[in-house]
Amino acid sequence: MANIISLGGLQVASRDELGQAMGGGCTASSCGTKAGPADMDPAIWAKVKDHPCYSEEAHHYFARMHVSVAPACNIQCNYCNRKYDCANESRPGVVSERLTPEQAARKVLAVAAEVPQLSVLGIAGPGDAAYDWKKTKATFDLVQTQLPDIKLCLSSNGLAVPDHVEEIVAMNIDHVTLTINTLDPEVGAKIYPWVFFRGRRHEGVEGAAILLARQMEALEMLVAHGVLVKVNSVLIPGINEAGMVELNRIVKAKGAFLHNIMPLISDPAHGTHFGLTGQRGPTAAELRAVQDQCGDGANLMKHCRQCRADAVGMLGEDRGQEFTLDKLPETIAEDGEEKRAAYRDWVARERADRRAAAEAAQAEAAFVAAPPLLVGVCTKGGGRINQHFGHATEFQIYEVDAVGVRFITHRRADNYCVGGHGEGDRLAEIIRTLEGVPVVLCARIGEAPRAKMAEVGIEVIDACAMDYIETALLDLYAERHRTPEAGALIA
Ligand code: CLF
Ligand code: SF4
Repeated sequence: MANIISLGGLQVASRDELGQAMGGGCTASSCGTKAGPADMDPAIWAKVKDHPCYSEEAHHYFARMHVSVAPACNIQCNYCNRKYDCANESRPGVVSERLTPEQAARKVLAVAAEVPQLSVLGIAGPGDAAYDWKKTKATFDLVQTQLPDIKLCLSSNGLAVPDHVEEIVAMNIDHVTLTINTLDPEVGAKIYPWVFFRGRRHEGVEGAAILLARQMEALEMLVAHGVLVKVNSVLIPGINEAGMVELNRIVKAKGAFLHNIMPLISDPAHGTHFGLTGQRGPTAAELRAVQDQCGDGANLMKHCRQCRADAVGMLGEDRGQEFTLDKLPETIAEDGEEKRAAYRDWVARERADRRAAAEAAQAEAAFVAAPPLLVGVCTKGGGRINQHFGHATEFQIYEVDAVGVRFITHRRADNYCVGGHGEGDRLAEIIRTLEGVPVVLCARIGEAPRAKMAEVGIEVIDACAMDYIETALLDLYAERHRTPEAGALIA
């Protein structure tokens, strides 16, 4: 009799079926290889391979969750309204359920039992997780005792971090995010009206200078202790974009693992200083231009989804409302650890298979001499093209050429398919979203929307349903540049 594994709503008869349930089957003979990317120290790869924010590849497989246990904050950011949660690591204007450490630990246990993809618990507020340290530490301690396989992730403005580095290291917190928006106190004064430090409030340039110095101290101390530091920077047009390339260079020189340049989200409805004074956020083109100028600096994170403060699930997915306190079960299933271990085994095999397939496709495409191609991909995870065009709420945008496949960004789009029927105005929104992207790969699309997309010059292809993303993109690129006669590649 088949051994049924139930994983977060998926009921499968074996671990191979688990692969199919996620959108494809692992059929590789190379399953089991756990080697990390060739350009990364294996010890670092071991820390990031399951972290959806620190590894772009991992975000196809693993989920994170946040708990809001730390309400106090020690600075004021002009893009934050204290009614909401810390905007340094969550979408502004979102309020989450405030939890005690005990309530938070119960919630994490419940989610971990239901969501086998869960690999990381982040604390990012609702104020500053390092300033409200007692509650942050109490929560992490409770979770670590009961769920030692879940990674702990801390996010802070950095001001209080130097006071807790030794505890952070002792608690095995391998991942810390510091939000650093500028190196220049004059610019900082335009972002931070005040800073509360050592029992006193410091305003303007004086306060910003204290904050910036502590942020650098925190970065250096954490790196010296082997903690992986991600730097978040909020890109604010007209205020800090001129210094962003230099900031990227400096944080790399100081050992930051990743730099996440996020667009300011500014809306008067959020009641923030920037929202109320008309400060705009950057356009997608402005953000990309700054990212492109950072070519030689710290590695850039481009798959950030600016999560909800109570985010649960894969990046881009929002399951927070399924796990509010009132919905948590009385008793928590005891086989969560087993399910997570089974899931990780499957991911390891799937990754090995995916890499081998991509390498073979790359060998074909390497001979093509043609401009890069931008392609939108519909995926619901697992690194495969496994989502119906009409169910896509976002498109992942990749660039492919003879050198390989690069993730560029994601673009959000409204779901045009409601009750099984496409709605014209939503399709129009998708067309706007996909501006400049000539090809989309999806698991399936109806003939009517396919024809409408073709009318505006966007080809939607569902012939590579369930294929790995990289393989499909490289095959597509190579196919487009074959000579019709001999099938040889045009080089
Ligand atoms: Fe949370 Fe942040 Fe840890 Fe990730 S989020 S505390 S590093 S587990 Fe990730 Fe969300 Fe972007 Fe943050 S997608 S907002 S970068
Ligand atoms: Fe708001 Fe976070 Fe800034 Fe504090 S650090 S003011 S909570 S955005």
